[in-house]
Amino acid sequence: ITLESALNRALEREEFILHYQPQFETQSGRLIGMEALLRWQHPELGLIAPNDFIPLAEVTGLIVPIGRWVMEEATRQAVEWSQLFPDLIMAVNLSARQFGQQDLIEQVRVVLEKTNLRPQQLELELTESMLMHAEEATDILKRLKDLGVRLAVDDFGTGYSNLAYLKHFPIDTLKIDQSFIQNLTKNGSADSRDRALLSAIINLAQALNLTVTAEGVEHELQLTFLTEEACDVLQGYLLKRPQPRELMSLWLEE
Ligand code: G
Ligand code: G
Ligand code: MN
Ligand code: NA
Repeated sequence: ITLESALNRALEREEFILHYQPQFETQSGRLIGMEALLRWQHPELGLIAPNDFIPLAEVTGLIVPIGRWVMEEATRQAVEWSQLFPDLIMAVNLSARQFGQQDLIEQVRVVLEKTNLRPQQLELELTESMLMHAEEATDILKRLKDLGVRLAVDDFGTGYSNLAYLKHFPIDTLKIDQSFIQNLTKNGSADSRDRALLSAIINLAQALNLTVTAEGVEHELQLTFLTEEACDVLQGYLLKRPQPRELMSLWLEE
């Protein structure tokens, strides 16, 4: 059995699950969002991380039906959790293949209509390389934005991109790549150049009126620095690890 047919079967047998990781407003400590993170619950191999199967799912095109399932599942979950947290934002990662899909806009429209989630509660995460390589990126982003959803650039700072796109694309959020946050504490003490870089990214985002999120916050020292620099939103193991729906629901109810 090939990995491809195993992935196909996983979809039929509903072996994909989502974990969710909270995002907090830095100033208030308030929970403001969740990122949906895909995992494959394999009957024999156990929990498989997305990096181990998404690349193949991309190549084979299976990421399209898988991605559609992710969006529906995460959106339904957002509606349920909205009873406790009415403005909760649900962030969903899109793959390059999904971004290039003709019916992406229709898919998003339908899922919002079916679930009744308010569009501003859905945030789609894209990477810089997707924006650079898709010929019709501007058009796709505008049409998504017209639906009222939020758009985020994930792994920001790793794409070697032309920054001019920040001016033209209707983006709401920059998610600073984890490596910038981790560099802060790599050698036990913060390198002044790493601090300067991070500070500059936060200032850039704020000058452009974008929400700026730091991912991969693992240490107090990172938290302190990001708070001093007035980074808007924090996400990382220090605050809360990704967890399956059931555990996250229990935590939310506390
Ligand atoms: O959750 P984890 O850190 O293992 O995620 C690893 C990578 O997989 C990250 O780059 C993340 O963006 C990606 N990823 C997680 N969930 C999804 C998903 O539903 N769709 C896509 N396309 N990528 C995802
Ligand atoms: O590429 P993307 O930003 O979507 O990837 C997010 C991934 O980062 C998720 O797979 C999640 O499991 C992982 N993650 C979340 N918080 C932390 C953290 O504090 N440290 C590390 N190393 N990974 C994290
Ligand atoms: Mn992400
Ligand atoms: Na990221």
